[in-house]
Amino acid sequence: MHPKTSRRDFLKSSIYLGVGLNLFGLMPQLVATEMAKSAQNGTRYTYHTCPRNCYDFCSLIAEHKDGKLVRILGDPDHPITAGTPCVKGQTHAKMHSHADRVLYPMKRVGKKGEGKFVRISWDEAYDTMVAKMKECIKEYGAQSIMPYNFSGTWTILSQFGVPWRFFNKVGSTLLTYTVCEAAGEAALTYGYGSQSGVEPEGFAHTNCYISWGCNEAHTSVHNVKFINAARDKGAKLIVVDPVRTPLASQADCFVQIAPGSDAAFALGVANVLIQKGLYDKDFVAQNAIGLDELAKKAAEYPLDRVLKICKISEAEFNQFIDIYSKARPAVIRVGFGMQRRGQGGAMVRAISLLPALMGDIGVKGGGFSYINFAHHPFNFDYIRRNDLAPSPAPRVLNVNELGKILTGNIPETKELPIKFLINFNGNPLPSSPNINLVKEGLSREDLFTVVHDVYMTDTAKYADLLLPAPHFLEYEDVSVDYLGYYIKYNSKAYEPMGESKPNYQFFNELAKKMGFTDDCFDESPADVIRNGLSKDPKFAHITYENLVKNKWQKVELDLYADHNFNTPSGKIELFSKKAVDEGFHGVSDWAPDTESEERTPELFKKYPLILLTPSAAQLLNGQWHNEPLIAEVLGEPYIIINEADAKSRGIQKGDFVFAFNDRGRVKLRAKLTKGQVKPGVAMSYKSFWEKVTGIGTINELTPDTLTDITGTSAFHSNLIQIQKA
Ligand SMILES: Nc1nc2c(c(=O)[nH]1)N[C@H]1C(S)=C(S)[C@@H](COP(=O)(O)OP(=O)(O)OC[C@H]3O[C@@H](n4cnc5c(=O)[nH]c(N)nc54)[C@H](O)[C@@H]3O)O[C@H]1N2
Ligand SMILES: Nc1nc2c(c(=O)[nH]1)N[C@H]1C(S)=C(S)[C@@H](COP(=O)(O)OP(=O)(O)OC[C@H]3O[C@@H](n4cnc5c(=O)[nH]c(N)nc54)[C@H](O)[C@@H]3O)O[C@H]1N2
Ligand SMILES: [Mo]
Repeated sequence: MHPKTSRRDFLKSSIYLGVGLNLFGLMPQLVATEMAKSAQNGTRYTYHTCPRNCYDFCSLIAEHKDGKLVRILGDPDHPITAGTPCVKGQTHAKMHSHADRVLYPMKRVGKKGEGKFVRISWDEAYDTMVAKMKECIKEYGAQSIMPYNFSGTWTILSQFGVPWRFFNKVGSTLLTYTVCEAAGEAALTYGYGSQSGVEPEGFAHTNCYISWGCNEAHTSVHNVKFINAARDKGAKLIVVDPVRTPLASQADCFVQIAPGSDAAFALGVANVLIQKGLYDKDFVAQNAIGLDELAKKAAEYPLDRVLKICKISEAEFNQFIDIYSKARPAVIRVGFGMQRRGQGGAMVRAISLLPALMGDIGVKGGGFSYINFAHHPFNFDYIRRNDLAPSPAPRVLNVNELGKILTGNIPETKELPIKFLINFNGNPLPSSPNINLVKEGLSREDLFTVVHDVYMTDTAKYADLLLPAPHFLEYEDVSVDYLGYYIKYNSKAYEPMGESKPNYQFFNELAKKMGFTDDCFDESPADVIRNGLSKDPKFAHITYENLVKNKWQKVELDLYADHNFNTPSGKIELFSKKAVDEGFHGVSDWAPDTESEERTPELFKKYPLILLTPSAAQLLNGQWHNEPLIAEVLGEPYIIINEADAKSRGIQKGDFVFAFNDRGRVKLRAKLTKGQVKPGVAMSYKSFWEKVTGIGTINELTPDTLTDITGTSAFHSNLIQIQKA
């Protein structure tokens, strides 16, 4: 930053840059100085944790003057946030007092989707819900009731705890938590007995950072400074992605791989490392089982086959081998985004074999990073009160099939339809796959939909009852981050605005109105946290009081350093019998994607472009799109295509195009590129709101098919065609 740039200018410019800047070292000082100055004139500061479902879970400081929120800063003391929130975090002050906030309970007066409501009281809202639910239970059984939730507030009280006490007690249908990263978690667990990997502080000690299907500059901006710290010491940077991401532009080696081909690439790499004896023989002999099976599978991926499947050059492949085989330790950061495709589980399994082969596991600065969970100090059975659920357990449907569920397009709901839906922490209309089907479901006159949200969202327009949720500055809660190993506290700075109620208050009150008398519905937020903490001695310092006092607590884990793995053999399993028993390949394998030239040739003839829909830097899924400053920077929705694909379709720079397939059609501006994507691949950011753009949204096109392992979403296994509008 130029020394003369004021902080205000800086905030503005960093918003326009759209990425968090690497100001490690500089920013904390600046914030601390400003805080000290302001405190003298009566300014008040409160400490918070951004609870959105994002890798970084920033530690934030809210600055208040004369009882009013002035601005949001990053906490200079937190080792990962280190003084800078992301571009979105900087606008939390705007989001707090946003004109779009739902402030009172409302009931629908117009048609579903029209967004016409009148104000009612909470009493009327509760009475209506209770009467409807009781009617549903009497006529169809409790499984005609269902929640939908995901990324809104990723916290213990509001997301993982109290709401489930309610749904368990009701005995409603439940949904899987497989929108996002579950296939990769299962894949890593087969090999390592855990999904947890290196903490970001460890990246700074690596000699080679591999960003594999992860766009850190958009989705985990604080990660970037640790990459830079390693690079300052001479570490190499490799990026494996079909899209030239911001990091790819700076990489020592960029493998611009064909979408869905990663398992073939990783097995091809393993083949060379084994054939040429470049792997760590001692480490593997002592700590892993299944080398023979891996070698046999990898031998099916000789160079020419890999180059053909991955559509890369020999030079790209050799450069990867050259850097990776020499730089020890190396760390592979596996993105969630990449595994959201038909073969997502197999892809992550194949990639995860490489750090074991190279002896990088349990070494400082080496291994893999995906999602960290080993530091989770909460007893889920307690915070969810799973003991309240009826026996036999109610059905669990796949969240990615929301459209099919609501329209009776799966056998379970054909037989017993969903009649009552409670949406909280979720906005499926821009964010679910195949949303035209979701819309059809939400339009059903015989479906009663409750939406509890902070803002008037696209989904809210389909509510029969719309209920106000507060901004996170208005309630206390605890987050467990999954990039690092932190447990983080969020304090309450203001009373809930209007008549909004935090998720936990809403569900506790609803439970009582339903006549549930279990003590847990009276437990205070502090007590849920106190009583929900695990008694394991490694979490002894994680107490409610310590969290309030210290803002966060870290769990120090030297993961895998003892070379003990929680697998059936106690070793790293390059071959997993458990995987075979559960119906998967013992090592991993490549197979053509669920929508692809090889697997669905007829579909490919009609729709020859693979559409990727990853994260925009300025949004969190769809969240923030209703903030004008953010929407202005994002601009109108666009699709990036290669110049060659544009030329063959007569599309010029800036033309409007229709992107379409059998699921829907969306009008977008075409952006042409020479190399950001290769021919045959298109890219458009996920979850823009129809309400903001005035046109459709990209999830009209995305499929509700599922990944190989765990039935996670397969958003990116998506064939489309485009034509000039
Ligand atoms: N095309 C495409 N689509 C995708 C993906 C993709 O890669 N491509 N990725 C998917 C992924 S990874 C995810 S995680 C999902 C996310 O799917 P969703 O969670 O459905 O999407 P969000 O847009 O994050 O919406 C969260 C909503 O919760 C609300 N909210 C925030 N705080 C609270 C609160 O305290 N209480 C209540 N009641 N509500 C609150 C927000 O205002 C917002 O409307 O999207 C998926 N969608
Ligand atoms: N700014 C911002 N931050 C976010 C979010 C957001 O929407 N915006 N969402 C949050 C959430 S809920 C999540 S789950 C995470 C997601 O975080 P990431 O995993 O980083 O995000 P994505 O943007 O979904 O996808 C990452 C990359 O996967 C690539 N990819 C797609 N298919 C393939 C493939 O077949 N092979 C390879 N090698 N790469 C592929 C895409 O091109 C993209 O560059 O980010 C979180 N943080
Ligand atoms: Mo996600």
